[in-house]
Amino acid sequence: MIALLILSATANAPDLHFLDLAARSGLTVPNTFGGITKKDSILESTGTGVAIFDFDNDGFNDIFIANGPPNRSQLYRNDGAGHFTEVALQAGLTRTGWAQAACAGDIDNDGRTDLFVTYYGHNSLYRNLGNGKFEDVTARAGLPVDGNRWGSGCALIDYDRDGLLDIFVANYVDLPSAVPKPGSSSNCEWKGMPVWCGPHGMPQARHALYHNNGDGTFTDVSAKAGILAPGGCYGLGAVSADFDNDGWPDIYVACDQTPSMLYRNRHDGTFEERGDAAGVAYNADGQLQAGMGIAVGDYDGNGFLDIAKTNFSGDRPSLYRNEDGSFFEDVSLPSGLGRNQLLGWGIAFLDIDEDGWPDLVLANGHVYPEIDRSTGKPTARKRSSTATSATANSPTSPTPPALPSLRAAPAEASPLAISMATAAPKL
Ligand SMILES: [Ca+2]
Ligand SMILES: [Ca+2]
Ligand SMILES: [Ca+2]
Ligand SMILES: [Ca+2]
Repeated sequence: MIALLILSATANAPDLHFLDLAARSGLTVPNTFGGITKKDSILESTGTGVAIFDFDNDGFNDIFIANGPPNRSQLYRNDGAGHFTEVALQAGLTRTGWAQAACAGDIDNDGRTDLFVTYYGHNSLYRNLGNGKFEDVTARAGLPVDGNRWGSGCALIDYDRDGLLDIFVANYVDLPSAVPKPGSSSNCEWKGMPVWCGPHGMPQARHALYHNNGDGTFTDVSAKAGILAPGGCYGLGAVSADFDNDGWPDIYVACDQTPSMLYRNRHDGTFEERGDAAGVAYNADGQLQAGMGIAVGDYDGNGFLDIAKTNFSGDRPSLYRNEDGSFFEDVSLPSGLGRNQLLGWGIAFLDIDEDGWPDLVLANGHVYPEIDRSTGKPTARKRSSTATSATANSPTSPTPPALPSLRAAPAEASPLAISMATAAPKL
């Protein structure tokens, strides 16, 4: 069901070939998340974020994959010779449950990369002990260890620039204790078939920001920092990047069928939500989209980081060109992203042909297994108000992007954190 689509930044697609080495490399644990042919709850519809980082400091990046029932999350250790071994249990990553996103970063500045995993219920912070093991320090850190919040995306961000990584969490829906049955209302049908209910009809979740106190504990500063001020959304992917080049990291949240959010860092420990004002809350026609994953990169070389976002089937992926740090233009159509309107999850800027221009890689799939029994063309979800006609929605100024003056910087050597359907920005 998952397809890989590769879009070239140039008019003439280069001759590229990829070999699937997953099985040969030892990446063999199935990635099922809930039901395979049928899903009864929206809880089964997300999940399986990935973090690629060097957990044992041997110089080779390892792979963490968040997972849920019937599986558990996996940690694949890279032996440096092309083979991975699954070591999650030995490494102390034993928690089961509905794991969603993963963010890797050195929370305590001890030189060892720690791991934060979002879950339905409560999230987990794992401190890297340096002996091949992690310790779950969620409770000791003062982070919630109960409740039923649905952590979806995450971003490690030093928002106050005190040298300590803080934690931002995007939340999806406040899931009712009794989830309605598939087909029980119009929110639980798709193409005439009963499917899991939501997110429409369920309360939108609000996001969270935890300040790193530097003594191993964190403080929930969501209200004080202005994260709660704009209210909630159906948040999925989250990414931190400096979109206005003022040296302070901002936060973008892809929201599902609700306006996506851009939190601008105000340098005083607070944020201002200006997704609508900046032009990254809706598509070019002012319509809501089902935002899922986010990629950040300066695709046109103008010195400002741009945003790409995956959306639902029957809609196009988004490409927001950062004009001046304060306003973005939706150039999805003139950039050619309207050609394939599949349901996208993960997305990343990646210079696959090494010509200096960041290309886009999108991982597509679906949320309803029932699509495998559907004969029709996938369409946008009910009430999602997504664009369906490329010709009717052409932006008025399809200006080609400016040529870059320099080759793209080489890929950064620091740990790469890919939260749920979210690629780390190339800064
Ligand atoms: Ca390693
Ligand atoms: Ca550490
Ligand atoms: Ca900080
Ligand atoms: Ca740019």
